[in-house]
Amino acid sequence: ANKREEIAKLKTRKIIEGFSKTKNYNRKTISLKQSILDKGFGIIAEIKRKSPSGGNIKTDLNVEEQTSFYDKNGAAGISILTDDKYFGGNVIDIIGCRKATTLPILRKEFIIDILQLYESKIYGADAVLLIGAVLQPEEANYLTNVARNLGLEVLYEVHTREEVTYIPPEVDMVAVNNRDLKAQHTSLQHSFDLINILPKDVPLISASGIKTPEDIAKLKAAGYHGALIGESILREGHLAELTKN
Ligand code: IGP
Repeated sequence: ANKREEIAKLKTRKIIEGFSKTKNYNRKTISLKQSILDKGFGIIAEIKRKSPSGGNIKTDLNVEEQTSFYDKNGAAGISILTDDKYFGGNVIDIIGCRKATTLPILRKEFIIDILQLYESKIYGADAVLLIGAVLQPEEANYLTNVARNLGLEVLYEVHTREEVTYIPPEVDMVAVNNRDLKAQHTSLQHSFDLINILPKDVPLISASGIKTPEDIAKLKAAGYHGALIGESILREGHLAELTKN
């Protein structure tokens, strides 16, 4: 290895050593998987200020207030988008979220490096999203293993049939993203089309574009165990209507 690679390896190890001395590093994970199963059908309620498809959604939101609202209205877990550029989030938001709830917290981020996994853990997250569309199969496997060794659960997101074939065997939950990443429009039909080829031994979550109790009923009937919902509940505040029964 050349000098630069050698330094990079050493410094990464040092950063991790530092991370491992912080308080949350040994915090016991709250299982998102279990919380979803306990609810029968669980809703992961998302916090984001804006999005590429939705524009400005709630730019002035208060993370702690939004978290408490979701907690009181029956969410199984909270998804917090920490990406700044597209979603207006920040890793610090996890701290506010953690203060306001004992529900499991999913960190939503474009994760491509193990340092982001350590970071997720020490800021107080319980689970991370890994996105099939942005990872090579070997990367996805590696990141899944590192996350699980840190005690973080992995929610693995797929959009295409090809991505389904590369789902790492160790993931805790699988999500189908209903949003066409290029066209940016959403269709629940996407969840119905993929259900038969998804793994049978993990909770299955439908994500994006979910709005009504009828949507939830259809997803439940199709075999989903939960839904990930952001924009509609941020705008309408009707989470309680979606979590009852
Ligand atoms: C939430 P919606 O349409 O309810 O706001 O969607 C969630 O599914 C969406 O934010 C999402 C996402 C992602 C964001 C799904 N996969 C990957 C960023 C990266």
